Amino acid sequence: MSCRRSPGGRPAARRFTAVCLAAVAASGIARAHQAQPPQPDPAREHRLAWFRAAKYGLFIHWGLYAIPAGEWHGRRCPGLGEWLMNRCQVPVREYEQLAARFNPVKFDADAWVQLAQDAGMKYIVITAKHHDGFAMFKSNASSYNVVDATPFKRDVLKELADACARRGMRLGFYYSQSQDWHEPGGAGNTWDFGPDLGPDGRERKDYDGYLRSKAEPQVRELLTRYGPVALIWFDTPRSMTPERGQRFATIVRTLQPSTLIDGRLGTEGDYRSTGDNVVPDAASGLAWETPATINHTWGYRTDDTDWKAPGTILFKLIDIVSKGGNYLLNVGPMADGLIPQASQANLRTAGRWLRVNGEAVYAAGPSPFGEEFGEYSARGALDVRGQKLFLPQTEWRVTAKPGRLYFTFFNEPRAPFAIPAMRNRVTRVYRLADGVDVPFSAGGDGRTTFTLDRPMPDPMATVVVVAYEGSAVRR
Ligand code: H79
Repeated sequence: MSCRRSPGGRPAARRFTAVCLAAVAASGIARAHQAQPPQPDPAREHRLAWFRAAKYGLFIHWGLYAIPAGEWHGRRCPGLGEWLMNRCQVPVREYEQLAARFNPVKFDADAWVQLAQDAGMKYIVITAKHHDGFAMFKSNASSYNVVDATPFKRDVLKELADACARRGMRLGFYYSQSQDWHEPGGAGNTWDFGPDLGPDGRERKDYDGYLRSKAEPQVRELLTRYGPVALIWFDTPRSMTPERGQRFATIVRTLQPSTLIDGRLGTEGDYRSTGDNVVPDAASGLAWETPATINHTWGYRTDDTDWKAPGTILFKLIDIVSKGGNYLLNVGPMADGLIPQASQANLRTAGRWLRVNGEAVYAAGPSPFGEEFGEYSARGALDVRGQKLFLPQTEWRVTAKPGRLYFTFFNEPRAPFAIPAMRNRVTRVYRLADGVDVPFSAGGDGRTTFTLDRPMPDPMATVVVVAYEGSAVRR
């Protein structure tokens, strides 16, 4: 059974959860963390090893849209910054003139990689080409690229790839394979080139011509000119038939067999991608990733300064890790090449916490419990999409390694705090940050309790390690 998602918004993500849970249930495995993909693929699992351990990556959305930054001719273009061309229906001939103004003299690839490292992130994914069709790398397939079409003339991806190689950071490329608003054959530009599909539902653009002349050659360039590519992050697979998707998969597998394919190619990738900013309600043993914004846009907008606080970032990261996933958190650099200072500061604050408490995150597996995630409304209430309403709990999360459970508290736990019932004997309880023992006692009902000092040592998030006999929790 497959458990693929559809790209984009929340309804798809909810299906992802439901379908994945159905897959887990159908295979007779009650706890998602024990689940294996129905068709175990050793080559895929081998490719995925670093990804499963990494847990936390930096997404970077950077392109021509950083110049208008949400405004076109003095008019606000609501929505996502990188969608400006579409939302304001900017003709290709006008939009492409932004290239002549792209000169980010403060761009410093090493500083970006340093930010990711300070933040505790283990991989970077940058937009090589977004839906607007502009390539942030030197391309022979299209002169609409950062080297040939701008006064800047520097290959942004090359500089970033070199900085990543110097600093031991994995680098992947976002590539919009289907939408390309610059090309008559690409999907999505209805204002210059008319609808993608006719009234009969049939394609009315030379989509395969676009794929073969631009998208496929550019993906080949990405895989041959920038050293090892950690992953290719495809997106919004409109009109991406299995056959067309397979052409991209073959290019990736042939040129770099270790490169991961995300969950939005249109054919099966190496891991599942949730909807944008969507965190599933339950754990899964299948590799997955939530792409997320640090404010509300991916590409820079001057009017969006609603940055997620460090504590919020940490909750989301640990929530995701406790469900078996990865957190790919985005920043949107400005037109001058700098990443907004406030977003950097919040990432670094979370990163300082991770330097102390990273053992609970990196290479950690999901919760063996699940009760802590919350529960469906017992009154049968429905959410805005008409699905059963899930009422999340956010008090604590647990991540796991063999013989160890990491309880991360985001609020003061009750004293004593009762560990969910498990058969294994608890041997030691201690605070991760300073190793200080936490008194505990075994209850008669199989529930061990411990008492954490008040106020808890780190009000943002305090980790308590529970060491137990055996390597896996038995319930
Ligand atoms: O790259 C980021 C987004 O630009 C991209 N995926 C993430 C990682 C993405 N492409 N499509 N979508 C997300 C779904 C887009 C939905 C919307 Fe819209 C864009 C809502 C508002 C603007 C489509 C166009 C629906 C209304 C206008």
